[in-house]
Amino acid sequence: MMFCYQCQETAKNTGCTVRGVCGKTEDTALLQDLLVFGLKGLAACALKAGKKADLADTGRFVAKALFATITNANFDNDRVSALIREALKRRDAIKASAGLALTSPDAAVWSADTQEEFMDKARTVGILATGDEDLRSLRELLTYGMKGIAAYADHAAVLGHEDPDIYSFLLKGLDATTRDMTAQEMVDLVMECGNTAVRAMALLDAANTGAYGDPEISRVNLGVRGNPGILVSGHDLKDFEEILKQTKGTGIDVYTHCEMLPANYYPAFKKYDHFVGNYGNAWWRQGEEFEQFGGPILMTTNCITPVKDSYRHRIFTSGMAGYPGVKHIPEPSDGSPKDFSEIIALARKCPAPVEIETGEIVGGFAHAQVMKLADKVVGAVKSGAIKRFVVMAGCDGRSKARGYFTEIAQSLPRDTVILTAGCAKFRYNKLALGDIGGIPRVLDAGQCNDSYSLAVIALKLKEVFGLKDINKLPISFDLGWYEQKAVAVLLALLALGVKHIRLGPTLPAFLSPNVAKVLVEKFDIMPTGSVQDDLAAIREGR
Ligand code: FSO
Ligand code: SF4
Repeated sequence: MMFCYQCQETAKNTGCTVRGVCGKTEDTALLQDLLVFGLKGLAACALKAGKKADLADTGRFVAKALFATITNANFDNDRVSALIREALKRRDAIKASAGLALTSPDAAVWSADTQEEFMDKARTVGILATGDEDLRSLRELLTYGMKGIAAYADHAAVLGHEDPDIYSFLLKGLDATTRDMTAQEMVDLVMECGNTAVRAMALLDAANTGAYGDPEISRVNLGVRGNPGILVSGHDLKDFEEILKQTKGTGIDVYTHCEMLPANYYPAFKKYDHFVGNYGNAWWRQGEEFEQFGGPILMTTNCITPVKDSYRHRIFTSGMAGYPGVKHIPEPSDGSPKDFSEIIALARKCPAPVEIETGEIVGGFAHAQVMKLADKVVGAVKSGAIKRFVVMAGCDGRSKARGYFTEIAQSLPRDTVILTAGCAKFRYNKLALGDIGGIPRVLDAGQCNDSYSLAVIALKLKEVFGLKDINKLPISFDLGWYEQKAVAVLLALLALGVKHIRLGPTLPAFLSPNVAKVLVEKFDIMPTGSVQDDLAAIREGR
């Protein structure tokens, strides 16, 4: 039986046991468990070998492999199995070169050759293999935080930015989950995970802005043009750049979807006049939107949802994303750019996209752009024109309860500014919420990793107002979460000292009552409540 409770949509807010609500089959879930187990063994060996192992190279692989186990990233059993084999191969190579004779932990000594042996082992190493509920909760909280860090580290690595300390932490954290540690030791590691998440987001911020410039205020077209188009989703800006380059002058237009929307804010991409704008909404609506788009779609990362027959022949994956029966565009081993010619050839044969929306939205409020407006923003706070900021970053999802975020956005007093990042924004970024003296009431910093920008902005405000404590700022946190990158973002905010975060639409199922209690006592984390109660609390400064 599978057991997975890593995301917000887990069955009955307890755990998926038959098939994932996300569409993950039992086989895939078991193989992903085995991959994480294999990575723990690899980490344990690499740390034991110390200088005799190439920790950076190991860390780079571990980041990629962990990324593949994030919700809605990779449903392809063959690719997950290949990663398991590579983890074992790497582990054995380290053992041999360092002359290690390991008898424990189990993850470091296990081996198997066949797929059946894989499945047999997988049934014994999942989440429930940790009997103690609190230890299991802390191990999984740490693991999910590391999965989020791994995704961000991988994106940064693709752009040539790496931080050995991040890789070291991934190895340390994985190794720690193989040993009996005290609750306090685990809590300390979870906090270290939060600090590392800050580093990973800062690294990715430097990678993205270094390559593509600082995001700037931008009006993003929501309509379509009459040419055939390619729709790019996920988070990988390098793939997006490559698609733009390879389609230049072909008469094919390019559109962003979901978390690729912030590509519209980068100066380096604006110079392409065949980059038309954004098509559609958050990831969970892709079934209908990909059908309507009519042309090829590239999923560069999560979130890919079960692929419908109607567009199966025109959807592609790249990077760590994967789906059985869907063509994957590989990364050439010689470092040359990915070859998207098959997608481009298909686009030529497809009709122009069907228009599903018109108009424009405004975004591009990452830290550098907000700093340029700092005088205006600080002036508005001092004059009382802006009374409060509400950080509503994170993820969107299928749950009807997420209508809460739309209602909150609509009902907040008109002297409130919403700071957002991640796909959570699609619950309110197309509402006419107006502006305050020219400052839009929804400031979108970018992708979920650009929550880093929101933290930089908060720290800057703290400095400007001469405050010692970030929690004394007129900022409330009302976050929506879905998958493990949001766990990393949450841990990052906690590590930065942010308290009183509201988290919804439900608290994570992987928090045991005792672990949840620690988070409540230490950080005053609370679940989102009714719209009325939460609005009243936000108005009162909580
Ligand atoms: Fe959304 Fe999916 Fe970016 Fe997540 S697209 S849910 S937080 O992957 O990573 O925000
Ligand atoms: Fe269930 Fe979420 Fe795990 Fe998918 S990722 S199996 S929906 S808990």
